[in-house]
Amino acid sequence: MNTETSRALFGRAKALIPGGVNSPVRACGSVGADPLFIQSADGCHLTDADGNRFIDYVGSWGPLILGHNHPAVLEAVMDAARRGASFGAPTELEIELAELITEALPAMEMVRMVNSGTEATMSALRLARGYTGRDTIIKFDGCYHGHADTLLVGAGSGVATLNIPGSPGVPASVVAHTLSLPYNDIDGFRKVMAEKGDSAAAVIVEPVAGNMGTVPPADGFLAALREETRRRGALLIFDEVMSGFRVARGGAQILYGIEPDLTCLGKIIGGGLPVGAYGGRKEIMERIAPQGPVYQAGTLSGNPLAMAAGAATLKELKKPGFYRRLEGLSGELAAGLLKAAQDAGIPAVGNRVGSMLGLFFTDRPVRNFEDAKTSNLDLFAAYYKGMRDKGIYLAPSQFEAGFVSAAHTAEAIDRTVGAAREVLDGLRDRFGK
Ligand code: KE4
Repeated sequence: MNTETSRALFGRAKALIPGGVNSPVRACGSVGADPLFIQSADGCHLTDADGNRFIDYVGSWGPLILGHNHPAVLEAVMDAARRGASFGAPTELEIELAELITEALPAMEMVRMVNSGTEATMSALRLARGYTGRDTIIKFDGCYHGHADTLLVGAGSGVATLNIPGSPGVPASVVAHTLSLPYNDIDGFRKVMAEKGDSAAAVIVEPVAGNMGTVPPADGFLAALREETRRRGALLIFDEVMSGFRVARGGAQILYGIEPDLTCLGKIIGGGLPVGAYGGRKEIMERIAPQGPVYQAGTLSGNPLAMAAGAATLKELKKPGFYRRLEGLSGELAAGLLKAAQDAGIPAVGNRVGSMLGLFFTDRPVRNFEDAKTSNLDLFAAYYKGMRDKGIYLAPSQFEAGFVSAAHTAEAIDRTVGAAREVLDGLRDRFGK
């Protein structure tokens, strides 16, 4: 495959932008590949700077559940752009998106728009600390909630990982109140809550984890979080930046019937433009400035173009049968990929919730970050590169989720499974059992 234009662009980018990218995972470092520079996209396809065409399962890391360039989204953005890109003043579009979100997520009685998932989680945690007057935050290993300092703790193994900064530049004092526990470990969580729950401001969780690869919640896990936080007076925060409007209309809280105190959203609610949001019960959200004392602000929060893209997207999701069709396509893909690995004698397990899925090259069930880390990363890298050479664009990391969009067709799924069969069969000698 000719990728010389991407290579040249990557060289230019690296001279001016750290790692040549504006977000680390795009550099494809963990799979030993160079990034492709994308020229355009439509439906379920991407076209790179050399004119190579791919079936896209990254979907901009989740936002593009409708596929690229959906006519309704494009028209809404163009219409908004003609009227002005940004005013720094309230617009009706913000109310429209707020209504679409809160109608689908009744636990969000009020919502504040921000510009990214990081801003959403960072603000929700400040609000939880302001509302409860407590400092301790509990998160889970392998869950990623954006790059706010207080959440960048090293994901430890075993019992609670206490306040280990996960990046240079994060002072130990800033993560001194952040605990990270094993995901899906109900007993371990209950033990920590018995000890520290009374000083906990919040427990934040990806109700369907997507940042260690796709890992669903174990039976009873979310209910245990809900029960213990209620008992101890801590807030339960669902980080649905990825799962929101992905795993169901609304999100995991609708799918599993667990009502959090606060919800963080992003990705899909912006339809590909920069939007994050956080929201919850009125009596909590009323503490947010200017109504209350907890400060949070943003020049481009509620940007009209982003609101238009998000509203157009959420309206499409309301159409009858939308999720049912996505479920069928995603199930086909997941089953086909797993069978391709099995037929090639390659150990693999598949996890899927709705149109969010992942294939782990390991021989054990993947229920937490430790399990996910038993995957064969060399095999994943070879699989990634083999699939890309065959025109299939996967997330360049074993610890990311894949996404099916409404623009994917049965033919695209068949092509993808066929490519996987060829690639994995070619890896049998090197990695097969
Ligand atoms: P952003 O700040 O990147 O908009 O959102 C942070 C975030 C928060 N919560 C969850 C559950 C998330 O998945 C994310 C961001 N997801 C990553 C993909 N794993 C974004 C891709 C990237 O970092 O470039």
